This record gives sequence, structure tokens and C-alpha cells, in this order.
Amino acid sequence: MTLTASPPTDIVDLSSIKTVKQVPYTEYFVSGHRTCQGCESALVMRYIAKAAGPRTIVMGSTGCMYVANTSYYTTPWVVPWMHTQLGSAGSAALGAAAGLKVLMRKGKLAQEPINVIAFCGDGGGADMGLSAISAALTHAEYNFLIILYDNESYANTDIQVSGSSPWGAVTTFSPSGKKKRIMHTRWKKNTPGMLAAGHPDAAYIATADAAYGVDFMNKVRKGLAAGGPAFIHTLDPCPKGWDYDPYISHELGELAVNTGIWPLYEVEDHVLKLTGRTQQIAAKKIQRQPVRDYLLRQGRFAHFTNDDIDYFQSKVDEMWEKWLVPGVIPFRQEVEADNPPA
Ligand SMILES: Cc1ncc(C[n+]2csc(CCOP(=O)(O)OP(=O)(O)O)c2C)c(N)n1
Ligand code: SF4
Ligand SMILES: [Mg+2]
Repeated sequence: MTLTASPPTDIVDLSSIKTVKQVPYTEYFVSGHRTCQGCESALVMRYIAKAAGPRTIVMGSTGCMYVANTSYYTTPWVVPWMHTQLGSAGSAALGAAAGLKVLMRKGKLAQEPINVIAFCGDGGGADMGLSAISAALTHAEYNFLIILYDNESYANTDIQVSGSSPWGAVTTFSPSGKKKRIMHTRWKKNTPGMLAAGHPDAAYIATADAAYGVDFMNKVRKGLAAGGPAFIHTLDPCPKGWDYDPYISHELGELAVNTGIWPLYEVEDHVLKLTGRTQQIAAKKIQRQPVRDYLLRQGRFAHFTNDDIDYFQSKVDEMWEKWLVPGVIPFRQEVEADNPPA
């Protein structure tokens, strides 16, 4: 099978995909990139482009999905693509959406739907560019989608720890040593929950995982059709940074969801809906798998003792059993009996 780019048409189809058979065949992110074998972030790019279709502009922050995707004179992007600075996905998305709107209003561009998508990594989005994303999500009058692909490290510059790296993970900045077995002692930042809770004007906010491709593509389409600022955070297994055989990338993506470490949800019109396997876990139709099944498949956790695994499990249990909205909002509401009025 050869993957060939179709010439762009003026069709923007953002309808829901019901089964894998309805997934569009045409690719707009094709071969010719140099990401590692088994790179789930590359799959995220492919699914974004597939779901959005030909009338799409993509902007990408510095990181693996910029560097490995734009080696000199080559690119896998069939749709227009532009690099933006490491912390600028929010500004790029907002600026492009505003620019298109003005050009259309002035009659310099035909009035037609054009998808505006900006992506960033966890370093670029959850750390450095968080303020730009936050600002962008307050601009209800513009349509765009920001995608944060989270491989849980600054991968492109050789796997440095980020605010999205999981507790205890070995990175080049947090090696496990004799004196300190656990060097990275901070819990992963809850970026999608923070953005959902703090941006009432955002039209759509979701989490996703490329191991569940149809769910992800539908979320991309919903975000683009939402009629305002939208944000999706994906969790992407990274064979190089997580240290495992590329063969199991997909399996790790599934385990992240099935252990409850990465809850899948969407917030649409201020309504939160758990999706896919996460919904089934919450409804007690299936049980969460132990985090051990996920952690022990990855070299970055190979130094973990049973106590470390138990600690990790207890933190994930807390998310599910004690958070105000399990897996999403990390508060506990004060119970009056605990604190009676004076
Ligand atoms: C302002 C700025 N600081 C540092 C860099 C160097 N740099 C390029 S890519 C990168 C890592 C980005 O990490 P992330 O956003 O998580 O993307 P990933 O490489 O993991 O795909 C860094 C630190 C840069 N390009 N710009
Ligand atoms: S280091 Fe990780 S994110 Fe970067 S190209 Fe390789 S697998 Fe993909
Ligand atoms: Mg990263």
C-alpha cells in the first residue's frame, strides 16, 4: 500500500466517526519523517491530520514533532505547516485564527471554514507555554484547537524532566543513583484539569490517547467544530524516553488508561463526560488494572522498589477515590461535620 497525498478539496468534514471503517483513508501526515520507531506522538500527528482533513493549517512548537518532522527539505505534512517557538502554541493558534478572521472580513480571503491547529509538547505546553495557552483559551470569539502531545519529558533535547514527567521517572536530569534512588519527587502536573477548571470560555477541553484512535479523532473533530477555543491533551508513550521496546507502544497507551493513570474525558458546553474505558472504570463495569502492570514495562521505572510502586498506586487511588471529580479535579470538599460553624 502506498500512502499518497490527495489534492486538497474544499471539504471540511467534522462529523462523528462511528467505527474504524469510517476513518478517512486519506493521509495528510505521511511518511518522510524521522521520529523513532514506535513513536506515539507521530501517530498523534497522523490522527490529527486525518481527522481534520485538507482545509487545515497546522502550527507546531519546537520539540520532537518539529525537529524530527522537518529535516532539511523534507516534511511529512501535506497541509500547510509552520514552526512556532517553544512556548508559543497558544499565541500562534490565536494569531492565526484572528488573522484568518480579519482577512475574510476584509474580503481578502473567501469566507470558508479553515481549521486552525497548533500543537506543543509537554515542555512547550505544560511548562513554558502554559500562560500563552491560558490566554488563548479566554478568547471565546476565535476558533482554534491546541493539542498538547505529552511524552512526559523534554524529549527532543535528550529526555530532560518536565512538569509532566511522572513521579520517580529516570530522565537525564533525574537519574537514579546510590544515594538517591528517586531523584524526581514531584507529582505530574494536572494540566488538562487545570485548563478545564480555569477557562470557562473554552469551548472544548479533552484528554486523549492515540491507543484509542477513533475516540481521539472524534475529539479532534469536536474541538474544531466547537466554535471557540479548544484544547486536547494526549498522553504519548515514547520508546526512547520511557525505555521500552517500540513494539509495546500501543499497549502502554492502553495501560495508562486502564490503570486509571490517564483518565479520558471531555468538557463540552461546561458538561464533563468521561469517555471510553475511563467511563467504564468509573461506572464499575471494568476494574482498574494495578499500576505495577504499567510501570514495570518501562526502563524509566526499573529502579522502583515495591514501596515505590505502592506509593504510586496510592496516589492514583487517591485520584479516583478522594478527588471532587475523580481523575479530573484534585480537591476534596469540606464536609460540615469535619468543621462545624463556630
Ligand atoms: C526558548 C527555548 N528554550 C529551549 C529550547 C531548546 N529546546 C528545543 S526542543 C526542546 C524540548 C521540548 O520539549 P517538549 O515541548 O516536551 O517537546 P518534545 O521534544 O518532548 O517533543 C528544548 C528544550 C528552545 N528551542 N527554545
Ligand atoms: S524521542 Fe520519543 S517523542 Fe521523540 S521522536 Fe523518539 S519516540 Fe517520538
Ligand atoms: Mg515532551
